[in-house]
Parts: sequence; structure tokens; C-alpha cells
Amino acid sequence: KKTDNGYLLDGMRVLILGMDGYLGWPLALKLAKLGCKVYGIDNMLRRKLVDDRGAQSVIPIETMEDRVKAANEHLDVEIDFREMDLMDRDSLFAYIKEVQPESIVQFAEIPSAPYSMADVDKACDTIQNNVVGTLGLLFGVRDHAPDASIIKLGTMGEYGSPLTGRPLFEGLFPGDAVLQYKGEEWSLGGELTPRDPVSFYHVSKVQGTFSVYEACKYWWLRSYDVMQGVIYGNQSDELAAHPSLSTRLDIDEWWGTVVNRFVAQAVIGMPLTIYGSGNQLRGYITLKDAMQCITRLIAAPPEPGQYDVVNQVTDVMSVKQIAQTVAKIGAEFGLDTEVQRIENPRVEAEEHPYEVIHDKLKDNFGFASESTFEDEVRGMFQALMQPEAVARINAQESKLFPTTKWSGEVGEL
Ligand code: USQ
Repeated sequence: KKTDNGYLLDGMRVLILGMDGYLGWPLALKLAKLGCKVYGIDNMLRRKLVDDRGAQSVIPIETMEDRVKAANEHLDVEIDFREMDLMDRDSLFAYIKEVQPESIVQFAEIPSAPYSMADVDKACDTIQNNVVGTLGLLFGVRDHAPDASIIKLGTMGEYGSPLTGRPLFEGLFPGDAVLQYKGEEWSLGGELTPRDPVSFYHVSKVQGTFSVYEACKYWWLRSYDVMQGVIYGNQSDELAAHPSLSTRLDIDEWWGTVVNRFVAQAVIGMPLTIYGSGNQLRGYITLKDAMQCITRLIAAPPEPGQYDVVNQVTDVMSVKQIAQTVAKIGAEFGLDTEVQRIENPRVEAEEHPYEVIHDKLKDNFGFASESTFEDEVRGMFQALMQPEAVARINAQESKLFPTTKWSGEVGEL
């Protein structure tokens, strides 16, 4: 099937690293439905880490074996899944050699900022898994599939929030950017925009960015580095085909992102946990839109040696705005939601400018948003007000309130 920007996905071999995750599974379904030959690995670490925390996905999910069967039954697609750790380089390289992927999506990372700040072991595990995993992968691509395009999931949090108000350019400075210093002007065009990460997890993503950037330079690999905003929601056309195809949805302090957490809190009548002033601004995007963006990047690969960056967000919102909208939509479902402002457990700016440039996906790849914040939140309320989901939220109520402080101090907030 031709996409509307003219590229062929039908028959394209795509390897998804981290296929069991929140993003990996919906992407597998979407690509398979579009006619790609979809291959994937996962070490099942996310399930274990969430379980270790005493938390669980609020939407029940099947084992990988059953998911693959359900995809075949309900969507009529074949997905090749292998349980494998990215760190097991012998197995990984053999699989890359066997599959000869044309596109490789790197989602096999530990994605939690608070987890990475909780203690030394968790910080080191995050860096080890994410940074060393990506570095090893790059050698595997160089040696066994050098023409494959690499879609690397980075994060908007790599940039931080520059207090000067300088725009967050898409990875590289535009050609007309200049630095004035001691009366002289210097062009910055094409240089990587500065990074100022906001947790050790975000540091791991910055290191990934540098590894990929260098690999494209040294070995003529090709990559899009995706500066991903905070993702929320649980919907896509393929996920909706049957409940056994659902993707995970976490809501505890470590594994849930803010919008997903707020909806769950509202469902059980817990006041929404706004950290600090609530004026922190971030870029957000729904799961469905994020999957569309990644698909478009796969369909239009970079040239050999090309390293490019896209900022993948649709809306910039403050935490306070999010809480107010969640409370408003909760009222449509008969919920009376309070918001609470609690001491911010993180070290982050709470009053800051935030001008995100996010033009490339629209202008160069044909992305058009298919979902809105309010509709997605409405859909989440519908899903999370089902009795099974309510029971699963209640069962982890004690894991919803934040306890992990960036300062390392232990104690009540
Ligand atoms: N926040 C609250 N209350 C909460 C939870 C979060 O006020 O109960 C605030 C945080 O202080 C932060 C904002 O909401 O300012 C977003 O927090 P988050 O936990 O939703 O997102 P974050 O830690 O930034 O990480 C998430 C994903 C990560 C991804 C990142 C994109 O977990 O994998 O890389 O979003 S970004 O934030 O753009 O870097």
C-alpha cells in the first residue's frame, strides 16, 4: 500500500526493538496492518519492573505469545516475535543478519525519569540498558544491515527548558542561527542544539543521541532521532479490533506519564497530583498520533549518512491545564475531581518559556493529527471506568502518590 507521501510500506521488513512495550506493540500492529513484514524482540523487562514496584497495567494485557496469535486471528497479520535482550549481542546480530531489516525502531529502553533517580542501582541500570544497548545495536547495524534506517526514540526532555526562551529547534540549529561573542558573529547552522537533560533517564537519551549522530558520521548509517513529547492515551484503530490486542497502560509514580496518571486518579476520587506550581510546560502527543509519526518516518527513510532530528509533539500544555481539563471531562462522567498542589519531588523549572519548533513531521512527512487531547482523555475515562480497570487502579493506590525525590532525601513530601 502506498502511503500518501508516495512510499511503499507493503512488504517492507521492519524490526521493532522493545515490541512488548506501551509503544512497541501498537506500532507492530499498525505496521503489520499496513503490509510490513514485522519482526520484534523484547526482554520482557518492563513487565518485571512494573511488577517489582507493586504496580500493574490498568488495562489487562496478554502474554506476547497470545498477542501474536490474537493479531493473526483478529487482524489477519503475521508478526515474528523473539524473546531476546538487546544486550545479548550474539543473538541480536544473528537476528539482524537473518531478517535483513530495512528499518529498525529502537524502543528497547527503560523509559522512566523517576525510576532513574530512585537509587544508584536504578540509575546505573537505566544508563547501562539504554546507552550500551543502543551503542551495541549501532555496531550490529554497521556489520549486518548497513542500509537499514534507524528510528531512534529520544525525548523532548533532552533539551530541558532554556530560561532564555531560545526556541527548541529540531535537533540541529537552523542555517541562520548565529552566536554573538565579544563583538563577533559565529554561525551555528547545522550544529547539535545544546542538551540540558532533566533526569538520569534523560541523560541516557542524550548519550544515545550522540552515539547515533557519531555512527552516521563514521559509518554512513542513516537515522532519524525522534525527540518525543510525553505520550498519553491507549487508543488506535488496530488496538480497538479486540480486547486481547490491548497495549499496557501504567499509572503509578514511576511508569505512568502525567495524563494517564491524572485520569486514573480522577477515576478513584484521588486529588490530582500537580507537582509544584503546575506551570511546567511540556510537549504532548497521543499514542495514536505518535504511531502515525513513526510510521511516516519509516516510510520515508533518510539518505545514507544522514542524521536528522524531529520534534514529535502536537500540543504544548502546562500540568495545571492538563489537570483542569481532566477534571472538566471527569465531570461529564459524574466525577467530582479535586486538584492538589504538592511539593515538587523533581528538580525542574516551574516557570519558564517553552517554544518548541515542530514543523518537520507536518511539512516534510505529511503528518496530520488524528486525535485531540479532550477526545483522547474522554476515551481513557471510558476505558478506566470499567470495573476491572477500577479494581486495578485501587489495588495500586499507594503507588500513585510520588515518593521519589530528585534530591535523594527520603521522607514525606
Ligand atoms: N507531573 C506532575 N504530576 C504527576 C506526574 C508528573 O505534575 O503526577 C509533571 C512532572 O513534574 C513533569 C510533567 O508532569 O513536569 C511530565 O511528567 P511525566 O512523568 O509525564 O513525564 P516525564 O518524566 O518527562 O517522562 C515521560 C516519559 C518518558 C519520555 C518523556 C518525554 O516517561 O519516557 O521520554 O515523557 S519528555 O517529558 O518530553 O521528555
